[in-house]
Amino acid sequence: MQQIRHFINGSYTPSASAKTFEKRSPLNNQLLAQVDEGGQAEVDAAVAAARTALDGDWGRLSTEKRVSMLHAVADEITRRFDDFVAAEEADTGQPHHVIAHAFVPRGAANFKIFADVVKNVPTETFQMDTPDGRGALNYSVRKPKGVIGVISPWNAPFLLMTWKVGPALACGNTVVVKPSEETPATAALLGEVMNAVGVPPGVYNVVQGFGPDSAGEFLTRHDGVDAITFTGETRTGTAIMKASAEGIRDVSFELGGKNAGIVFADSGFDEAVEGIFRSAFMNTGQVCLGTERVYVERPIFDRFVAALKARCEAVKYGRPSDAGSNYGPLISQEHKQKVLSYYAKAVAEGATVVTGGGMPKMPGDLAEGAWVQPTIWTGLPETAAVVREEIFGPCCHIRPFDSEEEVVALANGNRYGLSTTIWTTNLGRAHRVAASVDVGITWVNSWFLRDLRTPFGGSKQSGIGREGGVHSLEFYTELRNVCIKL
Ligand code: NAD
Ligand code: 6OD
Repeated sequence: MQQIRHFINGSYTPSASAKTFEKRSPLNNQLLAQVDEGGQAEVDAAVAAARTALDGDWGRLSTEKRVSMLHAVADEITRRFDDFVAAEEADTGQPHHVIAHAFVPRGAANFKIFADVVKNVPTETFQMDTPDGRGALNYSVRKPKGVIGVISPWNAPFLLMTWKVGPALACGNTVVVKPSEETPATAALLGEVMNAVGVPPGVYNVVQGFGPDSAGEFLTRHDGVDAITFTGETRTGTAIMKASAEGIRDVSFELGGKNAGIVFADSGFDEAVEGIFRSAFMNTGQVCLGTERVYVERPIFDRFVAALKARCEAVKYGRPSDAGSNYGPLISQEHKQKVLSYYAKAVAEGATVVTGGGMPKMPGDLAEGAWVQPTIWTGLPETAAVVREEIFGPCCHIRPFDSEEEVVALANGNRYGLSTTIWTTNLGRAHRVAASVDVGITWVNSWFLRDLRTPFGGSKQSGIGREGGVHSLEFYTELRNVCIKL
């Protein structure tokens, strides 16, 4: 039985309380690991180690040395690629191609990109006149913000955790990570990488545990933490914002979404079907950028619904290691119950179930796993719960529309504003609609195509702030101005 410990001050450590919790496989509900459950004592120890490293070896390192160390971290992740893939597959049960081609490579990329950004970022200078004619020169210096609390979710655990740790460390901060209780493995494994390449103890710390009244909340309330970066549900963001208000600590939030996919009749039909299929069902629909509301222009509506239904009915359920499997389980039994409750709610609200709506029949031990069918509904008003609320499962509602104005209003009629995917071959329309939707990220004729230099984040209740490229520096550093009288 695997035991997953905290990683504090460069060492794997158990909880002082000796409390542990179980991590079970989403595939078949079998016990995978016992995980140490962190409390106040572990958060205190991790924050103290992070502060000592900040004021010591790490804080004294030149930018050049820090940057080259983060490149070494990326290279070591690549060298240990199979270990990270295996750990992430075990925790999430997702198909091998998703983990190995989309999610784990981003772990290495997240360290490289921000190391390069920090190395190349220019500083701002302003010359000014003074009454005595001598003049003055202003320049700004960027300082690390300090000890950063990183709280991350379970849906793409390694990608999302390193998306925060990479820029935080590149900017010279130290971190205390609280990974999701559902996916403790890759955050723990990253500790081995840090030690292997000589990152000083205390720079990267992990405390395992839960959110409310546990390690997560203790971290957000800790007065030794200077800023908190969080990815997760909007409701959790509210709790964290309240906790961080105590010390006037800065927050960066990447929160929930109820994203619209907009398909015009002039789109490349097959490409649009495939794009919407990926955006709604990749990772079993557990992607914040996923499409749970699809709007299709009326002339192609029936054909589109039929094609997406066929695509859903062709998915191959299976373990990550099964040849050809391309569809995995949900993360947990609890999440399965939540998604199934929305499936029941859709029917109660009068939906036409085009496909799915329940659990598949799985063979052998897989019958105990968190499997649900990919599901499509039509016929609901925008006020229906499954059209308004984030479900975070493999499902979407499809509705016809008749004009550009109508579809923009429909897309914007939601409290979230994370992303949109638009499918059209009309360039003018693509630009018009992209400029009119209230979201942080719009893809045209694509989805989840990521250039890590671009600003990433949500509008409305989907987040606060932007990360990515130089935008991450706004959160992970503090700008200080120096004015020199000449
Ligand atoms: P969650 O909010 O339940 O949990 C996320 C993390 O917060 C976990 O580590 C959890 O233990 C911790 N946590 C929970 N309550 C806490 C509290 N009171 N104080 C401190 N920490 C607490 O989210 P989840 O279920 O793990 O992830 C799914 C959600 O994340 C979805 O809403 C999804 O849209 C969102 N998400 C957003 C983005 C984005 O970039 N906008 C990316 C991925 C996921
Ligand atoms: O690509 C990223 O940087 C990112 N944060 C993706 C988020 C995916 C949400 O599930």
